[in-house]
Amino acid sequence: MGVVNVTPDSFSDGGVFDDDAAAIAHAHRLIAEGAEIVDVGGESTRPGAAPIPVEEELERVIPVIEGISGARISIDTMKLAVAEKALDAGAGYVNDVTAFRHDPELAGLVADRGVDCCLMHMLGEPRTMQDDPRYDDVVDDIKAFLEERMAFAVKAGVREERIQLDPGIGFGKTLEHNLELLRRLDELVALGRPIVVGTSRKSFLGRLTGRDVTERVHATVATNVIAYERGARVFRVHDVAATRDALEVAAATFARWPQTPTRTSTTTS
Ligand code: HH2
Repeated sequence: MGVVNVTPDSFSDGGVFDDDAAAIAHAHRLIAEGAEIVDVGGESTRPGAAPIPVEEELERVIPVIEGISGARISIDTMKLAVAEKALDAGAGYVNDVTAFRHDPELAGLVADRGVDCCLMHMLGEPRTMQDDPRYDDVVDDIKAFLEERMAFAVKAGVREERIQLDPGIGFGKTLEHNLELLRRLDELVALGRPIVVGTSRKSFLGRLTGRDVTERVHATVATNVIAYERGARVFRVHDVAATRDALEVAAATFARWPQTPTRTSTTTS
């Protein structure tokens, strides 16, 4: 999943693709590099970000969605009105970082249109989420949250096979929380739905490597290979070409050794 941010203020590429033509060209570049989904977002959810009005978000994302061809288009929004118009314009996947908590009716829209969705965990809201986040057990707490949100979506009519789940790396998590989530991702895979991970260029990678935001591609690739090995299957990234190559190698390796023991598996022979 390649990231197309049509915003002035996203944490790693804010302002770079905020005119329609540049964003569309960028989406097509990511598709040529191997993205199967492009995730178009018009509102930053970086720590500290303030919400923007519906009209502004629509003005940013709709012309871009209309201009993209050649891959599935995801709309990265928490707003019902934005998702509705994005689906009308050609999107076929709703990526909601609030997991239908901001606009619970969004679940009904996803159900009616029969599209896929990603339900993500976030502690609190972007404005405050990095202020001392705490969990009893970060993986158990997030697993319970995702289970509850999946049940909510199914009750609203979304078919279970349409749901993907995301632990929300960096959304109300310390460095240690993010690393523990990656290490124990197999416990979320046990929920039975595809796991999406979004580590791309995030600040915990800057803390580990000392690199600036645009220099975190190697660190991002490392996390995605780890996540693949732990069972994740959708990788939301800014740098598609590098990630795609790494995942081809990881996939070939593990597909040829399906019995490779993982941290929790047991061997019988
Ligand atoms: N991360 C961001 C935005 N949307 N969606 C999912 N499912 N998972 C994520 O980890 C995720 C997401 C934040 O990254 P980015 O879009 O690059 O930045 P910003 O929110 O500042 O636009």
